[in-house]
Amino acid sequence: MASLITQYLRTLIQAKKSTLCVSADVTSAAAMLSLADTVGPSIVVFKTHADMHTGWNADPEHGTGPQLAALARRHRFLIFEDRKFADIGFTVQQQYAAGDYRILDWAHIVNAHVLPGPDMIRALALEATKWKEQQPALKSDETMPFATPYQNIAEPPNDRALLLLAQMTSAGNLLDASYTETCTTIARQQRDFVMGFIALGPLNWEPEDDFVVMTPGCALPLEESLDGSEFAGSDPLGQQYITPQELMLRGSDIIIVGTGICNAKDPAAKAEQYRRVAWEAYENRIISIK
Ligand code: UP6
Repeated sequence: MASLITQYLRTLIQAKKSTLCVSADVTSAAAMLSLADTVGPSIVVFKTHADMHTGWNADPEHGTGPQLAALARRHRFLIFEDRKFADIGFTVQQQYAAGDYRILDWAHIVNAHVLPGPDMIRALALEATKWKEQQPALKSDETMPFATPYQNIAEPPNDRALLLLAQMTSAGNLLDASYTETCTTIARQQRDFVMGFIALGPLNWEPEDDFVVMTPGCALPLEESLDGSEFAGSDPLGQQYITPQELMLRGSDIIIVGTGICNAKDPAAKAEQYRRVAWEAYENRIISIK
């Protein structure tokens, strides 16, 4: 049985006809929140790098995290903090739950490198379980300080999940085939918390596997760009890009787009373009499987 977060993600994908995750690679917390509000209608996941944003307000009730959580609820998307944990169990617990960011309070999804071994994942899972036990029942939308156009879609569940980095998009990365395979083995051991992978395509190799794959390094081909702002195939620092159509064809569940949307003249229009192009490719994939 897929985790609550995976089930909710699949509900969102169908309801919003979107397989798009926008990566908020912007420099301030204010710009990040504004982007979330702007692209909210087109996305199912919003990815952050909290430590990249200046002006992060650490207030646990009214700060940047709670404000983002309110936007996620209003627009119905999941928040993914791209923290890429990679340390001993005790340290990742503190990085996840404490400090100024208190990631666990507002991010439905986080990710980790498996280099430190499976106990690090167990440590994160323990922290998430502790958090869940402390959560009050979800308040209904009527009690929220905003109107949501998505009353017909259930509210995000009070749950948490982890993605493992099984493959990367940067040129020359060290995540080879045997590393990827080890990731899948470790993921199977902790299915209740590990929802899937950051990878270049599906890794559901065993019959009972039901992992989600999210793929970054995604950009539209130049001829489909509204404003001629992309696509170079790579960036000067080793990032490698694939088109949304190709990623959908390969079987990715979610495309992750940063620069392609953040740097666009009109991020809302650009996000909508990515959503539409990816959704058409997704529907074609589903039809061809049937
Ligand atoms: N990301 C990658 N490749 C990976 C893992 N993560 O690009 O293998 C993340 C980056 C960035 C986003 O940290 O936030 O996905 C991609 O942004 P881009 O669309 O601007 O390249």
